[in-house]
Amino acid sequence: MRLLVAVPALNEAAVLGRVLGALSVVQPLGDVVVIDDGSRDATARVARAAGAHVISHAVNLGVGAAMGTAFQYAARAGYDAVVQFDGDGQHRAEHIAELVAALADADIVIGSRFAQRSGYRSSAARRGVQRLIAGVTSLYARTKLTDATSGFRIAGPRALAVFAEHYPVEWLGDTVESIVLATRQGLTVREIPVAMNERAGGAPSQSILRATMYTARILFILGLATIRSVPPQLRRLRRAQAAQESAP
Ligand SMILES: Nc1nc2c(ncn2[C@@H]2O[C@H](COP(=O)(O)OP(=O)(O)OP(=O)(O)O)[C@@H](O)[C@H]2O)c(=O)[nH]1
Ligand SMILES: [Mg+2]
Repeated sequence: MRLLVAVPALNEAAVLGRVLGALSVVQPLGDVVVIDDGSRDATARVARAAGAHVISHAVNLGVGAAMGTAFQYAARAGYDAVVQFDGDGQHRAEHIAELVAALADADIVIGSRFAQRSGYRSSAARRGVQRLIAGVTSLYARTKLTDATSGFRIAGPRALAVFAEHYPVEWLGDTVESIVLATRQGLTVREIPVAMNERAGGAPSQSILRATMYTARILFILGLATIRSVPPQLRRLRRAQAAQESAP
């Protein structure tokens, strides 16, 4: 299976070199794409120097748009699966093999900080918020998800085809909306437990006010995602995938 690791990155020059170094132990950097999303620092230069492929957006479009770019790149370059991997050092490369293995019985596998064994700590407010979002998203996905907003995940061939056609771009909503979209396309989602690191640098974004705004926003986007009409290219793709599966 040809695997692409996609690293959305905004102003991560300070830590990205180290992150890519650790990633290179399990994934050749020639099969890593860093989506530099209008960074104002040396993110692109650092990524290129490390040996990763770099695509730069001229302006900041957000993580969802960055992943949309990554999926289009993956589809054109003939990859079979895409792992989303943070550029700030929070995700651990050693779990990538477990995500790949779990693709055997799902189209999308999410690395959950809360499923078990994770030493990841966050504020009580943030945990409560994550739990609420995960609960609602689980209903849509028809499976138990404990960490729907985790950005550590893998999309297999069918999901890659869907996301290369269309990926949610709303700020902060791409993680949950992509799950709803995938489910509506007939794809399956599951999670596996992963350990996660603290941010290696930069500022975390935790406060009660932010958590509340974040929750309201995500729940709103979840609502939107269920009533939004499916883009025509996805309807065509779904028919094509169904026809392929029912072919002898
Ligand atoms: N392409 C792109 N990447 C972004 C953007 N914002 C954040 N990122 C990257 O996405 C990854 C996750 O972003 P974080 O801000 O760390 O989000 P988080 O891990 O949910 O939150 P923290 O707990 O604050 O670390 C990092 O690699 C960031 O550099 C953006 O607007 N565009
Ligand atoms: Mg982070």
